[in-house]
Amino acid sequence: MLACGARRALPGEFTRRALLNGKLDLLQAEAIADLVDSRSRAMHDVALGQLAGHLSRRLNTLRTEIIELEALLAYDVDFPDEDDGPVAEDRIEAGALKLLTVIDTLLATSTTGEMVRSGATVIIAGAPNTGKSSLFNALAGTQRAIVTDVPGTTRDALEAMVDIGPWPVRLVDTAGLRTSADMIERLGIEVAERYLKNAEIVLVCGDDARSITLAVDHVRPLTNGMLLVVGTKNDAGNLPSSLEEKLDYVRVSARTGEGLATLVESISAALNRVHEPAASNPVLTRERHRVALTKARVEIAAFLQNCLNGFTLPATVAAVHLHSAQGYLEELVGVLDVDDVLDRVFSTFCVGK
Ligand SMILES: Nc1nc2c(ncn2[C@@H]2O[C@H](COP(=O)(O)OP(=O)(O)OP(=O)(O)O)[C@@H](O)[C@H]2O)c(=O)[nH]1
Ligand SMILES: [Mg+2]
Repeated sequence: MLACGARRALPGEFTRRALLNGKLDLLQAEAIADLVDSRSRAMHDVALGQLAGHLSRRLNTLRTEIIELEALLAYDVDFPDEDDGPVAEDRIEAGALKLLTVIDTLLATSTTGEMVRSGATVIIAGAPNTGKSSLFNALAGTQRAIVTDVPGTTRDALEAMVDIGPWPVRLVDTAGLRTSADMIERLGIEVAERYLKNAEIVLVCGDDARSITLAVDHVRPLTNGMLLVVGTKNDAGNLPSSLEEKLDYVRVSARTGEGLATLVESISAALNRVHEPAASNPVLTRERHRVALTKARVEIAAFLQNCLNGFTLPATVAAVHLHSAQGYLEELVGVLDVDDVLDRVFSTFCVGK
C-alpha cells in the first residue's frame, strides 16, 4: 500500500479527523486516549462514560443554563419597560446559585478522576518486624520486598500498582515506625511519615494487641487517610479476636494466605465509600477540566456576589462574568458548531432586523 503512494496514519489522526468533522467533541477524543491507556476497570468505566458523552452532556446543559441566564439579563437590558416589568431578580439569583452548585458537584469528582488515573495510595505502616513487607508481597503477588526476621529490614518506601476490585491502587510498603538511633533507618521512617500524609488508606499493621495499639496511636496524628487495622501473622495465634476501638479490623496471614481476600474486599469497600464507581456519573479526569471549571466557577461566583449585593453592577457589566464562564465551558468541550456562532452573532441584532 505504502509503495502505491499511501501514507501511514499519524498518531491520533483518526480521532482528530472525527473531532474536526464534528463526530466527537474534545472530551470524547480525550476519552479515547484514556481508554487506550486504561489499566484498571475504574479507569476503563470512566473513559467509556466520557466517550458516551456523560461529561459533555452535563457541561452542555450547564452552558445552556448560563446562556439562558444571559438571555434573562439581556431581556432586562433591551426591554426595561415591557409590560411584564423587569425580570425578577430572585429568579436570576436562584439561577446563578444553581449553576454554582452544579459546578461544585462536578469539581468534587476530580479527586476520583485523579485517583482512577494515578491510583489510590494505600500505605502499609506499623512497628518493625510485624510482617508489613510480607503482606506487601502477598498483596502485590511478587517477592519484591525483602523479608527477614531482623526488625528494621525495610528502609526505603517500595511501591507496586495492584488492582483492588475495580480500583487501581498504589500500594506502598514502608519502614517500621519506631524511634531509631540508626541514621538510615531514621531517614526511612521520615519517608514513611511523609507518605502517610498523602495516604488515602493506611493499613495499620500489628502482630499482637500491643503492637496494634502502638501503631494506631503512632499513625493517627500523621494522616487524614482512612485507617484499616490489620492483624498480621494470624497463623501464629497472638491476635486479639476483636479491638476495643471502633475501627475496621481484619486478621490476615501472609504465610497461609488466610484473610487476604477479606482485606482486599475491605480496601475496595473503603474506596467505594469515597469514590462512587462511575459508569454513568460524569467525572473530571484531567487537570485541564479542573482548571477550566474552576475559572468558570470564579466568574459565576462573581456574578452571584453582584446579585447578593443587590444588583449594584449594571446588567451589561454583570453579564460579562456569565459570558466568560460560558467561554471556559466551550473551551473545555472544545466544540463550537456553526449554529452556536450564528446564534451568538444574531443574538446581538435588534429584534426584527
Ligand atoms: N508466622 C508468620 N510469620 C510471618 C508472617 N508474615 C511475616 N512473618 C515473619 O515476620 C518476620 C518479619 O517479616 P517482614 O515482612 O520483614 O516484617 P516487616 O514489618 O516488613 O519488618 P520491617 O521491614 O523490619 O519493619 C519475618 O521473619 C517473616 O517471615 C505470617 O503471616 N506468619
Ligand atoms: Mg519490611
